[in-house]
Amino acid sequence: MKDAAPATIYLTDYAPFPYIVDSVHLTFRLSPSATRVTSRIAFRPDPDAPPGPFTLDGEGLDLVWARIDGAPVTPTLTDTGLTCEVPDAPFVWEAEVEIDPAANTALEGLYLSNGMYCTQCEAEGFRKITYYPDRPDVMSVFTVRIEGPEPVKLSNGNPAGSGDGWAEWHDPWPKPAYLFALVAGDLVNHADSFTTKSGREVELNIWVRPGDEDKCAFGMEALKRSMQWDENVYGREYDLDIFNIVAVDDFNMGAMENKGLNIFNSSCVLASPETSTDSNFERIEAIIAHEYFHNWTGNRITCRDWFQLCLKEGLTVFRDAQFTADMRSAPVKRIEDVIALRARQFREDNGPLAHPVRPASFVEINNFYTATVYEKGAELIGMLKTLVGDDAYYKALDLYFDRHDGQACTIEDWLKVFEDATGRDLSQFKRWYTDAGTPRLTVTETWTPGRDTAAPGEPAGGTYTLTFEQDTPPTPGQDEKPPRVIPIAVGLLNENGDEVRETTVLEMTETRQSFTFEGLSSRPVPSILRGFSAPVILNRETTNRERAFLLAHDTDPFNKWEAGRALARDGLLATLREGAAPDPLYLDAVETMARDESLDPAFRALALGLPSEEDLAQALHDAGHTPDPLAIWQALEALRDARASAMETTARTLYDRHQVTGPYRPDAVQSGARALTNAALAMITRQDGGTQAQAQYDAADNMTQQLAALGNLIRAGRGDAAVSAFYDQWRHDRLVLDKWFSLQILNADPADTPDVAARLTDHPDFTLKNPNRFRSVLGALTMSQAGFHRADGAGYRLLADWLMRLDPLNPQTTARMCAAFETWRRFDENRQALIEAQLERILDLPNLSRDTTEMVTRILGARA
Ligand code: B3K
Ligand code: ZN
Repeated sequence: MKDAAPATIYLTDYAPFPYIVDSVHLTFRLSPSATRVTSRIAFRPDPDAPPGPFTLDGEGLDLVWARIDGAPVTPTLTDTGLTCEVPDAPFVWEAEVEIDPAANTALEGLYLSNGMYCTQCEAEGFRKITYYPDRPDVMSVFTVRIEGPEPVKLSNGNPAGSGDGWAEWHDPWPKPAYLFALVAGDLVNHADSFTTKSGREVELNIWVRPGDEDKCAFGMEALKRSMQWDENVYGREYDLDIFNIVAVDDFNMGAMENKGLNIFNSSCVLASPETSTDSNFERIEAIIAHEYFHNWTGNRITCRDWFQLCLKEGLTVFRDAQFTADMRSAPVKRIEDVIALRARQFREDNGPLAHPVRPASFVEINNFYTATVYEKGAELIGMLKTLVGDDAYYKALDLYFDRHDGQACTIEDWLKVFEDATGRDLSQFKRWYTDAGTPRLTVTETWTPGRDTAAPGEPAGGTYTLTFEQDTPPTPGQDEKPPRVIPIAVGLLNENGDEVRETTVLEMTETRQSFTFEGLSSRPVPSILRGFSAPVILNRETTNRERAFLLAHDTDPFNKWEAGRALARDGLLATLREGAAPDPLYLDAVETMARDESLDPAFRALALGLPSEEDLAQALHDAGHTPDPLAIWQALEALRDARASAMETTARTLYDRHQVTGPYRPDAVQSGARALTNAALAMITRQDGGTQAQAQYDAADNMTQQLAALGNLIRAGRGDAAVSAFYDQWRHDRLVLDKWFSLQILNADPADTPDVAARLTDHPDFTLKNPNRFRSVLGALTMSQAGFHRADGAGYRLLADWLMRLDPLNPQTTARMCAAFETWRRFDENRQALIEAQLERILDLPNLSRDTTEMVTRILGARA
């Protein structure tokens, strides 16, 4: 173990910073290994805060000099910053530090990516640039001067002058340091403009490395659509003269919403039909929107402290999901989001890393940029909107923007806005923010038929009662889970499939609660949790016939999809528990659905998807069984084979009928058609051994078709030629090469997965230094459940080996990837022991980062 356990920070310890920062002036003299940063910061004691010492955060800085009001001072330097005696009156702090961007492999603070300077400051990276109160509740106006030979020099806000070897920027909007950004290098721009609703013209740029100019057009269109949408739907207008996006190859996450200067992982902004898939296009559009929407939800209104992260992230994810739903298909977006929520957030919420949407403590905040904070955080906004209704939701949002613009806020502020706007008491709803864990919602029903002739005053028709019970299992540090308010959207169908009760939202507030529907002429079929109205696990005893009926008739697209998914899942679980053969009822029902030309092809493609290996492992574990990853994979394979043979003709028909002709467009219609034909291709390949896939590969003129064909060829065991042709074609394109690495691992036979991944780590194009490339191999390994969990532990060993190499260079990415081990307690004793040994090995690494130490310790916390 480590010498000293890293300190835990608690929400309850929050104290305001004792000083106000009136202005910040920064000058950067850029040099790869010796950049000088001078700061001039105007402080004054905060009359509303308890007085306290003057401490500034700083990490890895060489202090050259410091002055207060022009007089040299010698501050006391600590491991985490400095303290200094200061006057009890306004004063100006000045300092110069030297930093080494070229040596910065952690990609936090100021670093170099392919010779280009760039920054990442959220959450606590600004302290690696200069001494500063690096906390989100300290907001100030920044002026930045950049000196250096680089042709392009960018920072936040508006341009404030430039000349030979220098450029200045001024950001008039007070912001916390985590939104600071600087970029400098040899960049080219794709330019455009947008006129806001009040008539202001905004210059827009996407900055890229020379050679990537042809991959900016889609991102630019997405940006303009986002700006327009936020004006139309939330009334939010952009507030600077310029909005810059920069694409960077070496980046720890997707993108960053720095004020007026968004920095993107190049994989999340560069797009072209030849190099990007339909899903890449959809994701790029969503991330551009997300970062842009942060301008109001995150930047103008920010977080008081990092415990409030969901205040900006949950809301902004919710907003970007609304945007995608409006731009594309709302049902398809909802289904995709729920698939991802269950795969990532339910997994997290039911294991050792479970934490509340608003955590109460952390060691390293970077470890809390999680599916729970983001995706469950967004679900909470969705539930609030369902509970209060659309009009009240937008009224509350208007109040939020009016009341809190320019402030650093809390979840309490957010809920108070809704209480004030609607008169509702949201104290029970708040439990969703403070209590971790996924509620289980069990439902039973009773039916009392009506009498033929009802006496006056007596209800005619029958009575149908739904009784719900909620229960949330304990999570680390939280044993008791009082009931939460759960909005349950329910509709009722009769035996002909007609809707006899439209969707109503039942508000469950107790542990056990019944809801009655009267005046029904026959026993209805319920459609429960429509639209996935709450992030819960719904348990309901029902028949396969009823599931097939709902797949055919439910008018709620989400529940229609859910019925098919549950039907497939129940059959797979029966195979796993009892060795049952694939269920003919499922095969018939799914074929009928697939042939229904009144249904959106994108929806049909999703409904042809099977539950993931992770879904099945969760379901087995929840029911008290030990999941066997290989058996799960085999059950899925058996069902895929059975379906391919049962649907042979249908697969051909769908493949031929929905082929897209004409020029490629990444829109919902074309991408839906390609998703359906590629779902059909997967079935065809099981029948023809890859002949059709080879033909598609040879004819493909876009990445969606090429990659789908290649995956099928690898799976069919005849991918070798195409794999090497693909490499020769795309070796110059780093983003496509990432796909080439991943695809070979994701489509390998699980018996070979760790070996394929190990072989690829020896490839000359593999590198530890680029997070995208690292994830394309080691991340893909962890995504292939049966392969990663191979019984001999080779997958675990390989991952641990590489995480231990990465940790000294890039703790943030290492720590995140440790989550692959979070499910270890689900498995058999042999696998548990193998994983535990690897976790111990990681923990024994000398100088293991605080990030990784926290993650591994939390995961091991689940030891029996
Ligand atoms: N706010 C950033 C994430 C920063 C992650 C820091 N470890 C991207 C986003 O959510 O928009
Ligand atoms: Zn965000």
